[in-house]
Amino acid sequence: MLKFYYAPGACSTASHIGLEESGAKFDSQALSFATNEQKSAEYLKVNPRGRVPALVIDDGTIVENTAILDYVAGKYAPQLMPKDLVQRARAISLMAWFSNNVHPSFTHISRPERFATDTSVHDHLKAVGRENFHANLKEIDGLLAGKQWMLGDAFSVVDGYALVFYGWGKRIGLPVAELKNYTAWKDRMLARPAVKRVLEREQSVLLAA
Ligand SMILES: N[C@@H](CCC(=O)N[C@@H](CS)C(=O)NCC(=O)O)C(=O)O
Repeated sequence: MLKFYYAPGACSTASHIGLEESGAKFDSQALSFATNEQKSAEYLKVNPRGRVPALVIDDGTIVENTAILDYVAGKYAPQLMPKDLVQRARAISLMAWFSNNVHPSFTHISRPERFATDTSVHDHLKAVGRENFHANLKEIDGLLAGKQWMLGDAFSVVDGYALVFYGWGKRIGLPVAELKNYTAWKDRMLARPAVKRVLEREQSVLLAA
């Protein structure tokens, strides 16, 4: 049996949606960031980096959304990743950009202490992070122009990942409704039963009015 570790509303929602969409059976455990459960001795045995998501399989543990999503699709739901090698490379390229650029721009807002020990620059880091994060959301909006899903006509694990950032934008009060393509796509996402189940389990801000 798979065991999935996540924190409600964190980037782990990407893998959570991938797992739920795949139809694979999995046990899940929610960790609370408020009580620093991701740093507990018990969880550090699962992921010594103290981060979510983590997926425990028979052969050990997989961390990083991109790796978990590629594994889950390959093992349980091949339709969730493109078969064509070029298209597959594009899917991985997008997820790598989410992980290397979009996510860290938000981390500058939520955890500026990770980037500078001088507290006097934290407000500046947060402001720059907010601008960069907003620019990234606008880029995702542009990528969705004329498309049903992130990769075109077919829903894929990349879509669950992209939903994380729309929710974070909403959470920090960015004008996400102005992003017409991203918002219409978000509504299509919310109409998917598996996505809805995950968002309800996580009590997501995306379900609030
Ligand atoms: N690139 C990693 C990022 C993992 C990550 O930073 N997760 C955050 C949640 S969004 C976390 O666990 N933060 C807890 C902490 O920093 O203490 C991935 O995609 O899995």
